[in-house]
Amino acid sequence: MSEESKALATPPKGKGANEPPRTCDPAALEVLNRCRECGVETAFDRYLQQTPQCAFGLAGLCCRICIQGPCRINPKRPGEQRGICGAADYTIVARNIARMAAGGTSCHSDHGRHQALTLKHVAEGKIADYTIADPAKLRRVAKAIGLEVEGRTDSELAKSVAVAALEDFGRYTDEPCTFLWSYITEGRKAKFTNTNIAPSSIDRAVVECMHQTAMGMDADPVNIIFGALKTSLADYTGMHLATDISDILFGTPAPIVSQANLGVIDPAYVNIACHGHNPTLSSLVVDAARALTDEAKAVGAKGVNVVGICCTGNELLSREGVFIAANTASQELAILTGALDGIIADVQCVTPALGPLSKCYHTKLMCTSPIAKIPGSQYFDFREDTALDTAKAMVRVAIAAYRERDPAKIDVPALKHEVVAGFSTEALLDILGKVNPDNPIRVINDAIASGELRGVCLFAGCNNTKQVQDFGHIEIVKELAKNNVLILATGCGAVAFAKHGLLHPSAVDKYAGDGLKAFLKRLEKASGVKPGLPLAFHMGSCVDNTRAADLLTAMANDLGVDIPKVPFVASAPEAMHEKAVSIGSWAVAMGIPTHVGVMPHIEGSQLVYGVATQIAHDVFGGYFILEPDPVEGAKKLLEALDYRTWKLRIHKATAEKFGTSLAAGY
Ligand code: NFS
Ligand code: SF4
Repeated sequence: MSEESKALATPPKGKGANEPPRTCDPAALEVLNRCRECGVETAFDRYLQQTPQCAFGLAGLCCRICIQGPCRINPKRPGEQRGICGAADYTIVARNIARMAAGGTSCHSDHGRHQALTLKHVAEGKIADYTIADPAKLRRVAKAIGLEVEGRTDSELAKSVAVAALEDFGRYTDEPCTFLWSYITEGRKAKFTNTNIAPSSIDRAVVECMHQTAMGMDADPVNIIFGALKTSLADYTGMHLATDISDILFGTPAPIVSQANLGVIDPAYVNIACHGHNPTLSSLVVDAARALTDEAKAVGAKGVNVVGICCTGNELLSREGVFIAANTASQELAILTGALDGIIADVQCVTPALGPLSKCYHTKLMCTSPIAKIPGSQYFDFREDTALDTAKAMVRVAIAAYRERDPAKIDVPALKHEVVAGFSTEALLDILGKVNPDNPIRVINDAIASGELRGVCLFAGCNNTKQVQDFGHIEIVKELAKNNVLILATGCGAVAFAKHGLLHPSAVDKYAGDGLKAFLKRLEKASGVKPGLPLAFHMGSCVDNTRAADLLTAMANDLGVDIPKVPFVASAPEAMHEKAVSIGSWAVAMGIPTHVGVMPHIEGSQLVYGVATQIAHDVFGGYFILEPDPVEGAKKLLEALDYRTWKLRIHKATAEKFGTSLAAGY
């Protein structure tokens, strides 16, 4: 670790002038330093106000599931105390974490349901503002889920795909969810069947998890955790169908150049941030902004500059090259630049703080979801059938706000980086196919077999104010890149990389080890992607994590093994949201060693902790690596990769020597 890194490695604890920096993003730091002078409060300050955080809660030992509670168990004396109903530490911890997984599943899948309904309405000709942007993807998805494709029109197919997706929400029979079963390895299907965690429908899995964890229900922690895993596979289902349908409606991402960090907010333009997660709305805001350029010019601006925050930002970045301003921890800072005229929010990760904060500035906060209204915002009832008109109305609010700017408050950090994003699974396979047209995925497997790559790591997850913003992401990725690990990224992790210049070819020269560099340069040369391939492949928003899972499944199938044998790990250095819990849980069930850099609330039960970090390994092949120290985290991820690579090479060599297929039992 460099000296600079060491100074940043301490998470913020105290207050005042000597307080260590709470972010390692220079643009964020600049704005934070300024707002410290003018007394504006942000999440970074409120985190400090919340410390020390409740030890019962941190350990997962506070139960509020029934109104006899809250019941708390002393983390120092677990086993000695029980809740009023007799719930032991392990029951309370398991129930709490299972309910978080159900919460995360609800977010992703409700987003997916929205996409599915939109697709159905498009197919039925009920809405005019959307089309099928990617008919080829529609056909690929239809085929993948087992639909007859020949001789059917796009509309017919779109309707069938939408209905199949909607059936995954409410099936009343017991067969597993289509958008899960169609994409995973045979080995995982057998595993999920044998462990009885294959969900038959998303809504049912969430309802069942809430039922299972109610007062006077399941007290067996292992059974509760299996229930949580079942729910997390429903999460996988909802995520997969959300990504599939987004691609059908808005296009499958392909390499695209853009820019990232607060410096993309340009005071010469009317600046609008699209914030949240759902591309249904934001894609039309981009259209509306283009259409209203003249109105923006009429108020003295050069035009309308749409930028992204959080995963809506990732969706727009991946498909349209829209600049991305912030990941979740710096969402407030976008307002503090004084040059943001409107925030158009849809769902998830839009913090309530934006309401009062926007009132201190001229920024207009606009909410659009009937289930996500923030006091201090203006509400627009966003419906697909009047989508473009509503988007235009909101853009006009921002154009009007431009005139209310306070010049004294405008101070945008001059910091941004060029990024190369847009690496959907299809885009990556296309690039790999330029090297090996017959078997694109083998390019990665061969590079691992030859020792050029040590494996693959997917970076996902949020910012969490418990850690220095972006620090864990950046430190770990540098360490893994140096050690020749191929890097994939989604969500706020991908934005962290974007903001720090790591999604750019220049970062390859700076940070990649010789093997990774040779690998990326070979792909770059064959594919001709301009201005070159980045150090990490931005695969989209958080809901798009199944893109990486599809790549992993392809690697496993090509190797002829199941996922627990593939050198592929995941890392969420700053997991924060319930969605991170559900994603992490399915990643483990899929067989992926999954690093989390912020302690989830499970330390109150040794049993649950042991299940997450060890027993899971025995049953599913995946397990959690819970490690807040980025240097240690990187080490453990490399060890997990090396173990798998080593075994794979030995078994491959043996199989080749004796002319057998890869031994299945290792
Ligand atoms: Ni994922 Fe994206 Fe970010 Fe975390 Fe929130 S924006 S969906 S949950 S905070 S990565
Ligand atoms: Fe307390 Fe049991 Fe009620 Fe939880 S469910 S609040 S442990 S009585």
